[in-house]
Amino acid sequence: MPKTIIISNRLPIKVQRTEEGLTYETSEGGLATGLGSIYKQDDNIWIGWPGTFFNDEAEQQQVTQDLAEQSMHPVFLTEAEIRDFYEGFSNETLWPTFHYFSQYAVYDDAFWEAYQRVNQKFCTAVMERAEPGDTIWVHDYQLLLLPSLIREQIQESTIGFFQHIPFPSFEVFRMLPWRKQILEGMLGADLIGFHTYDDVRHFLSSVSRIVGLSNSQGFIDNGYRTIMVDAFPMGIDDKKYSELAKAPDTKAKMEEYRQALTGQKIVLSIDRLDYSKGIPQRLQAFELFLKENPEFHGKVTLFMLVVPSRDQVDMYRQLKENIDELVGRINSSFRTITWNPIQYFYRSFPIEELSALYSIADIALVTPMRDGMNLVCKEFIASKLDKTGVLILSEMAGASRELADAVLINPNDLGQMVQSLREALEMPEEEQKIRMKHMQDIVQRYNIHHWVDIFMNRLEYIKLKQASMATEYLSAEERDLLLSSFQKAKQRLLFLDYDGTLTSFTKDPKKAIPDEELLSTLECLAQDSKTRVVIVSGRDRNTLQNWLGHLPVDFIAEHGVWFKERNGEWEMPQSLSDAWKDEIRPILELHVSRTPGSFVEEKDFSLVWHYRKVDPVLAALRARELSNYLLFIASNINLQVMEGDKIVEVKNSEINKGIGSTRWMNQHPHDFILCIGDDRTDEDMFRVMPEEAFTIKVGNERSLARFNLDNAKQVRKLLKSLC
Ligand code: GDG
Repeated sequence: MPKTIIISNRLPIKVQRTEEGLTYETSEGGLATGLGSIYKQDDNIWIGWPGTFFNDEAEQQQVTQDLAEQSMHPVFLTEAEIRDFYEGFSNETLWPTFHYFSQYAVYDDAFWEAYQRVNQKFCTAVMERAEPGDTIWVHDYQLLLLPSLIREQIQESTIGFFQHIPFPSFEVFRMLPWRKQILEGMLGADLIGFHTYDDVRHFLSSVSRIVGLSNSQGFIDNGYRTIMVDAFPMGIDDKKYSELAKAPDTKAKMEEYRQALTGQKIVLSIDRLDYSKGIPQRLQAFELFLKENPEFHGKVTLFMLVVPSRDQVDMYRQLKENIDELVGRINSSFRTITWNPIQYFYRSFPIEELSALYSIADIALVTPMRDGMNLVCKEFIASKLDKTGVLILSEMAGASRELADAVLINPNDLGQMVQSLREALEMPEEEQKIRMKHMQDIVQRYNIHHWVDIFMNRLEYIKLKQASMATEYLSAEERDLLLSSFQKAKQRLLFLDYDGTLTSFTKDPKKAIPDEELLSTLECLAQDSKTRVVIVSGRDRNTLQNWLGHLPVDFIAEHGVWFKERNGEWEMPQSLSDAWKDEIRPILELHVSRTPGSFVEEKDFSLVWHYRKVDPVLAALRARELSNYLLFIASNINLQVMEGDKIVEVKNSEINKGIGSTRWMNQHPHDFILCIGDDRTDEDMFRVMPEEAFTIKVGNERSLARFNLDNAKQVRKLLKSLC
């Protein structure tokens, strides 16, 4: 039975060596709770580092066995690996870059090497367990290369990836020397999730500019698969926090705190020690608040909890010293015998105490410089049983996109933070309750279980979508059938598109001149009296005449404006007007003036705006703008507007390759048809082909064709085999 495999850098467990042997303490973190409903069921497992070094093989075996009972599978990492892969590349390269602190980023090849090796090590661990059909969910920035590594091993696997920290703007991301490899690693997934839509936007723009893959509303087509990118704002286990707030242990703690802080409004701040959290800025704002508002002296306490983290690293040690110094300065400047403005703790608290603090706090001051989501503010909301309390929240935290009823601030604006503190302290209870109710509704509805369900639901959806879009690859068996039908047939029709089908795309369309190999293949096919080769192209007739006119082939040029039978003359059977060009040409020319790198191609009955050399993001924007505008005009003057591969084309509405090829089928009796094309205009041909025709789409996008081939090289190979 297919299973689900969760993979994260750390397993949701703490393993310790004690005198009695190994002890295991499971994590109560939000992610572990949410995914608990998955990994503990059936044969599902969670793969990750157990958090302790085990170099002894017997001990490793023991841990592996013990963890298996809890549906976990350990990846053992060495001290050097943790130093270079985890503390190094993950935390000193990716973490600062992704949080917009590029000035702190270390670019070290040894870290990158270790990162690749450890991602490979995780992949090996996955391969020991994974089978085709399994669903694999990879978590976070330590494992960005893993989706592709797994995909290389099991092509058809279902892979989801979620990133818990922000994805930065392209301008910041591009600074990483290994940016392309990182994106390609992530693109191994079928579904890529972030907390916010902004992260999605930034990721898509980096993929477009660095990898060269565009997207349509969050769907990226990489030629083999459609990958979905979307926002999944993570929630918390809200019930756990509301239940905790009612528990006797919590109540006792609340009482203790209340007595110690009688008459005080409590402002709560909880973070791990990190420069992304904006702790010094918060302290400066509080200091300024005290300076400017002496009437609050003795009436407000900032209860500040900083959870120790990475304090062996220089940067973090300096940050810690800076915080210690600021707290010392503020307390010594403002304190009285009975009042200490800041209660500062540098340690972690048991969850019951945390719950008591959330419950008694009047204000939660959550002001990171950057945060993927920030769960602390959601835990504060879920703990507020009487619905009083105010959340001051940085707009740089992912959570700010959902919690519009918080008092939102920019953490660089000290004045605004001071103002918001005053506003929060003076906010009428009635307003507090209205805002808190709105925020609780959100935290309850979009909780951690909802997050897991919706992510899994979308992962299933994208696999179904991929399956529905897949055209069957022309297998060896089908190829044999095609060959034998071809050989048996007496009157064959071969409809062949030119660009992208017989030749690969070039940056300059004028350079797609047929080479010797192509000319001889076409000639060989067309010389057979039983075979009629029809080149069906969007190109103008002069170009086709120059390039292929000496061969005994037929032509349908300009998508069906001009026809030519072998050895015949060019003819235009329909009376078409090109008067509309005078109206449309200036619009396209204006677009060229505004868009460096683009140009207009003029054919007898169509105008084409080409943008293959334009900056891809600008090009996508301009192409959409142009098509929308043209569509508006076109409906009045009987034109059609088509968006093709790096082009927008306007032409008379009565022309298309389907109508052109139908004419051939009507005029030439046939008992075999092969029809090959690569772009949207070829779909018009596929649509009119009889069911038994061999229709082939070049590339892997959705198509009406029965089969597909990867590229022009494979098309040529197939055609040669027919000679
Ligand atoms: C990432 C992203 C994103 C804190 N102090 C104590 C304690 N905590 C708990 C809190 C909360 C958790 O730690 C911190 O959650 P955050 O969301 O703030 O950040 P991270 O988990 O470090 O990191 C972040 C998150 O992933 C989820 O995607 O929101 O943006 O950086 O649950 O309650 N818990 C206990 N004692 C403490 O002293 N027991």
